[in-house]
Amino acid sequence: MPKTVHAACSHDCPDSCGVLITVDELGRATRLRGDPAHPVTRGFLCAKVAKYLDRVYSPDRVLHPMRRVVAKGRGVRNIEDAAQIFERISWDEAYQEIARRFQQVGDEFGPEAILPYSYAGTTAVLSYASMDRRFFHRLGASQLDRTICSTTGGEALISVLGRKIGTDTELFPRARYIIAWGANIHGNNVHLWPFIEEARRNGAKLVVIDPYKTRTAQCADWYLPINPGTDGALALGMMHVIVAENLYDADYVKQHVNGFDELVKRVHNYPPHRVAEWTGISAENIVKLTREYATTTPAVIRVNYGVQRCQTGGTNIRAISMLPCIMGAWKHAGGGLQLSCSGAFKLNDDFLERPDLMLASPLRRHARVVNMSELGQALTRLDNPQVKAIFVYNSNPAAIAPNHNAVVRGFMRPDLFTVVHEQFFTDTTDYADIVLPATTFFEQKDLQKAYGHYYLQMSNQAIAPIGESKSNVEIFSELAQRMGFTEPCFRESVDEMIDGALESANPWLKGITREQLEREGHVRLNFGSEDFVPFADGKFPTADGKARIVNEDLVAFGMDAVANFVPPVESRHSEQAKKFPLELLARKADNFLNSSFCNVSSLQPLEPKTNKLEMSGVDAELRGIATGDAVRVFNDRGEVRLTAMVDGAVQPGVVATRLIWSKLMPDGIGINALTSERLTDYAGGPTFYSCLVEVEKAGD
Ligand SMILES: Nc1nc2c(c(=O)[nH]1)N[C@H]1C(S)=C(S)[C@@H](COP(=O)(O)OP(=O)(O)OC[C@H]3O[C@@H](n4cnc5c(=O)[nH]c(N)nc54)[C@H](O)[C@@H]3O)O[C@H]1N2
Ligand SMILES: Nc1nc2c(c(=O)[nH]1)N[C@H]1C(S)=C(S)[C@@H](COP(=O)(O)OP(=O)(O)OC[C@H]3O[C@@H](n4cnc5c(=O)[nH]c(N)nc54)[C@H](O)[C@@H]3O)O[C@H]1N2
Ligand code: SF4
Ligand SMILES: [Mo]
Repeated sequence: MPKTVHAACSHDCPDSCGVLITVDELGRATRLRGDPAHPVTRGFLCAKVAKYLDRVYSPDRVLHPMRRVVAKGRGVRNIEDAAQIFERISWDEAYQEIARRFQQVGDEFGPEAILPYSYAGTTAVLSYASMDRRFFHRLGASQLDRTICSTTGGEALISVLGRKIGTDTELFPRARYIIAWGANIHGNNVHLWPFIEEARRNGAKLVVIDPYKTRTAQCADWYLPINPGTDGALALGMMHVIVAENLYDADYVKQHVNGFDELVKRVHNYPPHRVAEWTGISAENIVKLTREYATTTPAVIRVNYGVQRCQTGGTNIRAISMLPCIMGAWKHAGGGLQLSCSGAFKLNDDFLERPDLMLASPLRRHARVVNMSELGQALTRLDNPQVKAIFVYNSNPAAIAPNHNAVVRGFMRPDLFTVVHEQFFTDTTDYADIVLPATTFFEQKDLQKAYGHYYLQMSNQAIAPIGESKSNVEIFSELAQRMGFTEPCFRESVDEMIDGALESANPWLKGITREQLEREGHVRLNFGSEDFVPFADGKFPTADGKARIVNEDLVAFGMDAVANFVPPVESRHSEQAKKFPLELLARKADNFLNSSFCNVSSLQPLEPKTNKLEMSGVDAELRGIATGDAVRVFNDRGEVRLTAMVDGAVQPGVVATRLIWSKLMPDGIGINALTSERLTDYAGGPTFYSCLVEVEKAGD
């Protein structure tokens, strides 16, 4: 008899869908669908995961450990190439070689010369951060600051609210004014859409603020294109109007907000006409938007990480998250703001990751920290010690890291020992000395949190691992034993780790057990009331229980204690725009996930804008470019070749393209060849969306 297994999609997506997988008598997955019982999944999956069988059973999967036999950099274009570039080895040989090389590097240069590099190939709890962290802590390897996605926005949100939580997705139907602010809901967060549609049926208005006319923008009641990186100015301008017209909730502010008087002084400098110059949104529209937002209840802002992927990212999220605080929008079920829900899931991370093991390493102290958004520098310039070995898993840095050309120069170093644990032959495996095969979420058991809803899930193993692939937990457990680490934590089973993770002081996890999750699939966090309206009565998880508009702690990081808008170094308002006048958005694709999925042939037809450069008619004409022309897009860091497309998606001054594997680009050079390693104003994030370029018609 076929059986149905409950799993949870582990891709880096706010929706964390419940997935039902049908498995036949032979143990083969034959079908998958969204769990109809999951209140947010509601029985449907996005286009990419709906075709997941094509990915799991792809003939292009890495099936066994392999060792490089030719020079680095020669790419695997199709699976037949792999056999020319790598030789098959056993797991035994692979572990032996890795253990030997790590030992050597550690002895000669110190263990900090070893760098783990991982992000969110899987966001499942154990696979994202558990045995791997224990292993690298015990080794004394450099620590990785995982900033590539959300740290800037997350920390900025925490600086105001105290915690990374927000409006419950399930309460969106009660909202009457919804701002999707840098939030590509159709593309990146599609399970929020039915809740928004329900709200609209009940009379809600949907406004989209985005420099790119997304599908969500096309469906909106009002679309406001904004100049990239200027959202902080817009939020300060809105607060100017709110203060000037006395629209704020004086009572809520008095009881639950710190620093309102300083804010009043600050927003004085942000009159709509001045904000209009920065943002490209007219003064009339700024006033109209503000009045509508401030006089409609409940009003909710769905802000996503797009607004913090620029140099002003910290300021942007800080300023935006002040809006619901001064409006008292938090009082209403369906009002407030959602950036991320992840802060509600605080598990026992010390147990999972064991940072104390660093003290048992040869270092006997906490290891140095390397910012993952500066990988190019880390591999080409970092000293004391130089990085001599890198272990990449859950990530494809040769596609997704900024300043791609520097990253590639680093990976090409003959003295760098590179291990990559992967499902596919990605851009990064093209530089690997050793490639190890990784399982997908079908092939392992894990716990799944979410950053777009409040359900914890059990993801059960549906099928046996494909080929000789192993999970992240397995490989780091086995490698630890090869390295002679005797701590019992390296031998823990998946179930023991899940049990330990759930043993947390977090009251919202109280009573939730592995057995319950196994039985029910998904379990709502234990909020103790039907509606979760986190700051209805203030009670912000800050030192004094109030939202922090003024935060003096930030000054030490070079930030303004309130929020002050300074245009990015790479923007139309900067000096550099004279040389490179166009602001590039190297965006994600709606039907791929970062660089994942772009190699799945059944999905490729859904993304006809791959390898295209979207331009405004004005900018194209100025350069004698028409749709279909080959163009060269360049700045001081690099150049890529794309095909021009004038389609109305961007305003003059902005151009846009999609992130995919570098080797699927015309010259094999990824779009991140153009982006910089400059960091955001706060918490060391990358600035993918603060990127100036020039475009010209390409010769032959
Ligand atoms: N289909 C699909 N889903 C995904 C992903 C994917 O690659 N594809 N990626 C996943 C990941 S890693 C993440 S972090 C999440 C969340 O990812 P998001 O942060 O939501 O993703 P982005 O597409 O980078 O940005 C969202 C929107 O912000 C816009 N934007 C860019 N710059 C600015 C700006 O300065 N101001 C404003 N207002 N808007 C701006 C972009 O044009 C985009 O439409 O989505 C996840 N879901
Ligand atoms: N230009 C530009 N660059 C960007 C962005 C952008 O919008 N524009 N977005 C940025 C953002 S928000 C993010 S989050 C990063 C994402 O960066 P990454 O997290 O590196 O994302 P992916 O490109 O999806 O690569 C993840 C890889 O992990 C592998 N993988 C999946 N599951 C497992 C597993 O269980 N074990 C192992 N070992 N491997 C696994 C997948 O096959 C895939 O190749 O990219 C950033 N880079
Ligand atoms: S990628 Fe997102 S929307 Fe698609 S199935 Fe996974 S969690 Fe759901
Ligand atoms: Mo991300």
